[in-house]
Amino acid sequence: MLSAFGRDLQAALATRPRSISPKYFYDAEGSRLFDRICELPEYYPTRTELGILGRSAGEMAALAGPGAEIVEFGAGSLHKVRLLLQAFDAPARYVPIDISGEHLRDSAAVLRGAFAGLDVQPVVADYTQSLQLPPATGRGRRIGFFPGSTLGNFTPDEALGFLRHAADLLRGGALLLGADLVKDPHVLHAAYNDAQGVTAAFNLNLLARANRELGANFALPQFAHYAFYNAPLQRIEMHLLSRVRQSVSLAGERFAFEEGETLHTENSYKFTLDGLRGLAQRAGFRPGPVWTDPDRLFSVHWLHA
Ligand code: AVJ
Repeated sequence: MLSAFGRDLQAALATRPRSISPKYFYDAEGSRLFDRICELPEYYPTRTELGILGRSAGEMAALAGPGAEIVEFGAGSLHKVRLLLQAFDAPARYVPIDISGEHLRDSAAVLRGAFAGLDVQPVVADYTQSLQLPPATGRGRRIGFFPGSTLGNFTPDEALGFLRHAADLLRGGALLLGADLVKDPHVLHAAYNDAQGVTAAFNLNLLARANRELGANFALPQFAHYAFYNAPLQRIEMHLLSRVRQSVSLAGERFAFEEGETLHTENSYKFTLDGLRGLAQRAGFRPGPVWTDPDRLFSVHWLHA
């Protein structure tokens, strides 16, 4: 019996061109590697977004008003939501939504300890699917929080679908959305091709994970991390590229790779301010204030739902 990862990988290997969802990067080892990516000198998004939130949380708090409820899509960024909870006027409730129950329990416990009187109500769900929230508190607005430019992992169609769903859930409130910006391709390239090779290890961990969990036999040295900026499509693409002609077995099946053939593992779309606002508008939001850093690397958007 194969897991969802096993089934999706098998389907990916049987299709051309080959591609798999980036959600499978994040086993324990992948999550650890991602945390290291966020500390890299070349990977500017995390520290830039934290800077923006730190500088502007007061303005965001004023827009949210007293007694707000923060609904976070994903529970991966305790550090970021803390900046909001500290600045907001008596936040009533925090609702992290995540597929990983374990991750949720941990972050819920940390925040309950840190913010006395905060009602923390985790929801175990896949936020890319339709979901239900607990009834509104009646004390303040419902503010969605989707940091990290995770929206960039979606195709434009998926992003529109997600934003439509979020607008429905947040009606009368707002969405605070982090979006990485289109910029000098060399800066983008370096962020996904760091000198220490942590991003390469993060990408290759997908194959290591398949060996660990699915008994596959990927020879890691025979695959290369390959990441580049696709300017016309405004996205970083990450691939695992076969250095040689080889075959791999997974669940009793053999899959051939030609030399240079790739498994596409991630898209990370970049946005212009107007592009993002237009997308949000089509999804049923009314775009509000936008905050950026002095170098215009990253943006945080207030979108009225
Ligand atoms: C977590 C999806 C925002 O796209 O920059 C980092 C993941 N991939 N380095 C991103 C990632 C390679 C990250 N997101």
